Amino acid sequence: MTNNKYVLSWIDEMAAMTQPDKIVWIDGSEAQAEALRAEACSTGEMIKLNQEILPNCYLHRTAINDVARVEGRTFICTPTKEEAGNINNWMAPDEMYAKLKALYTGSMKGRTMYVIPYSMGVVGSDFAKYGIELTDSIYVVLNMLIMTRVGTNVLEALGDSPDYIKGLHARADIDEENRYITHFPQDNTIMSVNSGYGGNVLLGKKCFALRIASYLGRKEGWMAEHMLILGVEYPNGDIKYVTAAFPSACGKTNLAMLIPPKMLQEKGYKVWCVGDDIAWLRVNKEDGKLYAVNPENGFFGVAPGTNDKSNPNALATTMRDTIFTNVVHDTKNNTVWWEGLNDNPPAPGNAIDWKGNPWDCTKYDKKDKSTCGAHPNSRFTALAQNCPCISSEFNSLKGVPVSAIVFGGRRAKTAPLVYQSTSWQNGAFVGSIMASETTAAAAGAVGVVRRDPMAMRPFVGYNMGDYWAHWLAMGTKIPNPPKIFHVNWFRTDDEGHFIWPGFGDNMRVLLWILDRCEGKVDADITPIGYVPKAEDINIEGLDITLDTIKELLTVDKESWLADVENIKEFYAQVGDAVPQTMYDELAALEARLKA
Ligand code: GTP
Ligand code: SPV
Ligand code: MN
Repeated sequence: MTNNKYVLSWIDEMAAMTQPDKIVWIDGSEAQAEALRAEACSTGEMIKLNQEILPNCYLHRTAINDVARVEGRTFICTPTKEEAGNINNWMAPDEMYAKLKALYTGSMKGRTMYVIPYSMGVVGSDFAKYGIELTDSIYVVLNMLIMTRVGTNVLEALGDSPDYIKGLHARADIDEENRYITHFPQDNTIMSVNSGYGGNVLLGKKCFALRIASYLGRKEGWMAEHMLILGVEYPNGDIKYVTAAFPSACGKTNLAMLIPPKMLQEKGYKVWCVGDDIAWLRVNKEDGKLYAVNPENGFFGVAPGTNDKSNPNALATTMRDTIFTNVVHDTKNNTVWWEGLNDNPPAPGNAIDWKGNPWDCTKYDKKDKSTCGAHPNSRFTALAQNCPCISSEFNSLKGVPVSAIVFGGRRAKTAPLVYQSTSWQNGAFVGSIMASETTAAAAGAVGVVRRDPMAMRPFVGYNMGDYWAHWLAMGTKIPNPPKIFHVNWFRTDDEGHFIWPGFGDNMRVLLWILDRCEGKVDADITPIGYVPKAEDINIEGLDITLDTIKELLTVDKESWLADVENIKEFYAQVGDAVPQTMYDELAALEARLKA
């Protein structure tokens, strides 16, 4: 399929090491994809679902020990430890290559190696970057066909160039003790072994489009961020674009596909989804604004909690051409189910849980995750083009102009519903002090507050302090920068219930944010930044009082001062590379809180 000598010699080398029985090139054709689906069903790797209800949909279950990203086993392998920084795991490249070689050698014996040429971004566009993933998993091939742009046209666009990202994935024994997700930024190389799950193995996603791309972005003067991109359409037809960075499983997919509250719909407001997980951002030379593209081609979204009220657009997107991973199999209807889909789980006898065992929904206890039918991090892989609210700019070559950048996390207390930073520099600081309760998207404890700067803690491919410096430097390169905000949909009352209704009603906050960008609404200045006047958040049609909004907007100095102490510890942990500007911002925040 190609004469590119860099590609061919690398594949020869990887094949000599992994020793597959055969090598199959993925050409992006439907005929080849269909044959692979049939093969995966014949071996039990996938289950073909009811084709009348869920056309071209399949179910897959991963190994029980392999259900989320593994941050503890994810490495940035730069020549020096300083380049990777203290927040990443680091190993010297030679040492890691040697360790991996032992794990990969002969790992594809008796198996097929698939060669997947793919593009992140529209093939041929200024934003696009190319990759080749070698894998011995049909599940990975079929997911990559949805999540990225795959095919011979990628090889044509690459031509004779060595400028592509090499990715090698082998399932090996799915052995947790020998699972490694490794990145060699200087070698444009990603190597993943002993996993078969999502972010660990779909190498175009977190490994390339965030970790390697953030490294390239710093070198080349652009940004790769863990951000959704959406367009708010006004009744007069104007569309304003917003990007938002929330940590894993904190609401990006939901916000990106938001359906406005009825009274706003009636006035003519709409929201269009450009992306739900990753944004690549570049300065446009013509108008000096920051432009965003979504480099992906599909959604790898959280299934639990997705329903026709919380996110009808996501649900509709999954009704065809979708791969479901680790959800409940309804064997009577040959369909799928997950917690929060509806109140009609399949009856005992007709239900197989994510582990492949019979599941009794009557034993389900909300407080005991081990009784779940679907894994809390179960996911759907669905085509962006099947989303009812996909933006007409989804395939745009130049991207969309960004008016506002929004940071956010899960904070039961402390962070108000929304606030605005006072400048790009202060906004970058707000990003650097983000914190959120951990979720099931990564292995480890759930619900523990940890600092997650820019929602990128697990995804920066170099030193976190240098990444902050890059954010600050970008501010000086954007003549018309977006305004930067912070939101929190997750404040709880004394009983632990969410106070803010969230989901579609988040539109009310988006409108305040965009009004601020246009200078159309006033705000109160507080020690942390600009906070709305409560009456400027539209609560028409909501079962909420102005006092509740006031409560959601309070800035409690004591809890913020406690946070400042925690931030100091975190900055110390990030280490020497933290820019002095961030320390200055932190000192100024502390002084304002104490004033
Ligand atoms: P990744 O794909 O892991 O990067 O996550 P994501 O940020 O796209 O997360 P997603 O939108 O799938 O949100 C996951 C969880 O957040 C689900 O449990 C949702 O129900 C919940 N969620 C999303 N939006 C809101 C909201 O506005 N309020 C509340 N209370 N929960 C929300
Ligand atoms: C996340 O964890 O932020 C995801 C899912 O978007 S994964 O692709 O597994 O990283
Ligand atoms: Mn994500």
